[in-house]
Order: sequence, then structure tokens, then C-alpha cells
Amino acid sequence: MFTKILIANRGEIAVRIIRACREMGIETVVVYSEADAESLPVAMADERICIGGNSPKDSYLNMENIISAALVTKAQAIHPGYGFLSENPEFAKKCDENGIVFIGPPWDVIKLMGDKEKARELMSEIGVPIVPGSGVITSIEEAEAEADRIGYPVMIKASAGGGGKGIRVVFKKEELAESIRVASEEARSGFGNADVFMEKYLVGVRHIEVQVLADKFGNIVCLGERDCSLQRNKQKVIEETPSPFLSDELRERLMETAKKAMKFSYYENAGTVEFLVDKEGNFYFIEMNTRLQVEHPITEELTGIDIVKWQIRIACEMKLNFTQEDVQFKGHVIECRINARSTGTLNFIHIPGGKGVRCDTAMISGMEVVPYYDSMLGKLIARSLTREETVRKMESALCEMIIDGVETNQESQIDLIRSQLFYSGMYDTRSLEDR
Ligand code: MV4
Repeated sequence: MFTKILIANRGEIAVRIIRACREMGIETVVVYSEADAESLPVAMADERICIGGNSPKDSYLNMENIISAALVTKAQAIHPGYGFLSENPEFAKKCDENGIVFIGPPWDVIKLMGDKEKARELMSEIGVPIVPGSGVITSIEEAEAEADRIGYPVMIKASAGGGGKGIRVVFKKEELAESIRVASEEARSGFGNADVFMEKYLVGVRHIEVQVLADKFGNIVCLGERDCSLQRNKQKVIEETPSPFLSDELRERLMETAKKAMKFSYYENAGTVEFLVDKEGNFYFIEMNTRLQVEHPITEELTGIDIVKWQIRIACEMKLNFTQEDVQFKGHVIECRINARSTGTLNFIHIPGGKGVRCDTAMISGMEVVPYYDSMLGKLIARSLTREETVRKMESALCEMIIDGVETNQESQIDLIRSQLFYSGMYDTRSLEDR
């Protein structure tokens, strides 16, 4: 096993990874920006190295400085967490070239799946259903013909996008040319790649993602799904597992399909396959995420399997020591993301507890909430045997939580968890649009 791992991330996910390392007897090095000097992960890690200024490109995106930090501290592996360099194939390759293990899939798999259009083509070839759509758009005439064939409304997506970045909906032909131009320009400036493609815009669908673990020996197990349909401004708000919408039969088929997607892409480590599922139970692949996801704890709580520890073991060439039959889904788990809506100093915080309540956060009293990074302060996770009881537990935990000093989405999460919409379980991807 590795004896020392460098964590190339910050905030709650850095804390999450440090905890896994500690339990495994692995020493930790954390890299940090000037603004994070007093942060919880920096205090928790065995070693810390300041790698630059507060702008992500000067620190958490600075590949050279991070690789140097790993070499200097003799860390054998780097865990990238999510965001930042976690899905950057160039970074994973640089790790390889420097003899450092990148804790994630091989760089060429990251690269392939990072091209959302190529990923669609691969899935289509191996018989995984995809949303009806086009290849990369090469002219406005082609786009108009393709959109007529697909049928409006269509969604324009950036090949280099993903996670809702760089997507636009087009309702009629008159808007198409301009939207393609704008989307392509946004893709060029945002991702350095102007390629866009189209998909039929599906409405009344659910956004379901399937968690998979694959070792280096061809063993693949699926840890079930997460329902991520509740999103506001392309940000997930609440996730739950199991999805209140899926039948056991449909879940089984999604899991088999996700495993097939992993197998034919020579996947290794933890990965997530995203699907849209319509009311008739048809499902369509939309993209694959080659990183640990923010919402991974709900799967851990449902299955009892520590995904971060398995990422580390798999990267260290260990075999999965359990099979699909060993994976059991027990009860129901919900996660609420806690976001800051202002900056400021956390004068006082109280993190809720009790049976079945988990809070993954790097919040500590006195901490400064800075504007340079993602606004997520933490994740509140509730687990119980039934969905009803889990909803009640989450409501109670949300009400118990105290965050003094910055504005947060706490009240809005309380409203949502108490709503008929959530209670019914019958929400879809459009439920939170302009609410
Ligand atoms: C879609 C879609 C409908 N049709 N693609 C959003 C995140 C990204 N990974 C994919 N997403 C979607 N892709 C097609 N062809 C619906 C979503 C979607 C969504 C869209 C608008 C508002 C909220 C949403 C929540 C989940 C998924």
C-alpha cells in the first residue's frame, strides 16, 4: 500500500480524503493556496505545502507546482478530488511521467470521456442507448438539417463541456444558427475547443447516475444509482438513493448498462455513468464522469462501501475483494448541499449529529468564506430505513444546523425538503427551473 498520498484539492473533499488515508495508515500531504492557510484540511494533514496565490490557476490548477510538491515530499500518489485537475488528462499523464500514481482512471480514458461527443459515439457503437442527436457540427446548413431530423427542441452541448457547462436549448429553427455560433464561441473561450453537437432536448425526464468501481483486473461492480434530477442553475441541490422513481427491474438494467459502458472503455477506478430516464422507462446515456463525485457519500451510506478507500486500493493495484452479489442496498439516503450565498467570517457553526446523520464539511468556527472557489460549504447526509423517515431526519438535521456569519441556502433547503414536490418523489429535471 502507499505510505504517503498528496491531496490536490481543498475544502470538504480534502478532509474526506485525509480521513480515508488516516484510517488506512497512509500519511497525507495537502497543497494549498494562501487563502486556505488556516483551513481544516491544512491543519489535519501530516504535511502541507503552499503552492501559490488564491486564483485557482496559480494554485489548485498549477500542475508543475503540484507535481513538484509530490516529488519533494516523496508522495507516491496524488488524489485529485473533484473539480480542479481531477478530469484533466494532461495532469494524469504528467503524474505517470513523474512516477507518481494518479488516483483515477488512465489518462487516455479521461481524455476519451472528456470528449462528450466521442463518448456518445463509443456508447452507440457498443449498444448503449444515447439521446438522439448529431455528431460535431461542421456548418450551419448541416446543423439545420440535423435539427430537423432530430426534432425541436434541441440542446446544443460543447464536446469539451460536461456537467451542464456550455449547454443551450433551441426551440425553433430561426434561433438555431445564432445559438450554434454563441455556443461554439463560448466553448472555444471556456474550454479551448469550439466543437459543439446537438441532442434532442428531453423534458419530463430524470437525471440518474450510476456509480461503478472497476479494478485493474477486469472486475467491475456497480454500487447502484443516485437521482440527481433536482438542480438549480445547473447545480445539484438534493440527491437521493435509491431513486424513488425506478423499479427494481429498471435499476437492474441501468446497472448492467453502466457496467457494460465501463467494460468497453477499459475503465479503472471509480466512475459514474449519467443517464436521462423518461416516464416510459426508456434511458439514454448522456456522459461519463471519470472522477469521484460530490454526492458519492449517499452511495457509501446505502452500501456501506467506502468509495475513496477503494479508489486508493484500486490505484495501488489491489483487487476488488467483493462481487456484485455482495453489494447490498440498505434503506434510503438523501444529501442536501449547503452553499454560501455571501462571503464573510463564520462566527459560529453547529454541525448536526445523531444516528444516521453525516456532515462532510471543512467548516470550522472563525473560518473565512472566500470568493475564489466553489460556494459549497458542505453536505448534509441523512440515512434511515425508509424514505419517509430519511426525509424527516434530513428536515430535523437541516433545522438543527447553525451557520452564523454568512448567508446560506439552509432555509431554501428546508423549504424544499418539506415540499409536496419532494415528498411525492415525482420531481424531474425541470422541477426547480425558475422557482
Ligand atoms: C440534458 C437534458 C435534457 N435533454 N440533455 C444537465 C447536466 C448535464 N450533465 C446534462 N444535463 C441535462 N442534459 C438532453 N438532451 C437535461 C439535463 C438536466 C437538466 C437540464 C436543465 C435543468 C435541470 C437539469 C437537471 C438535470 C439534468
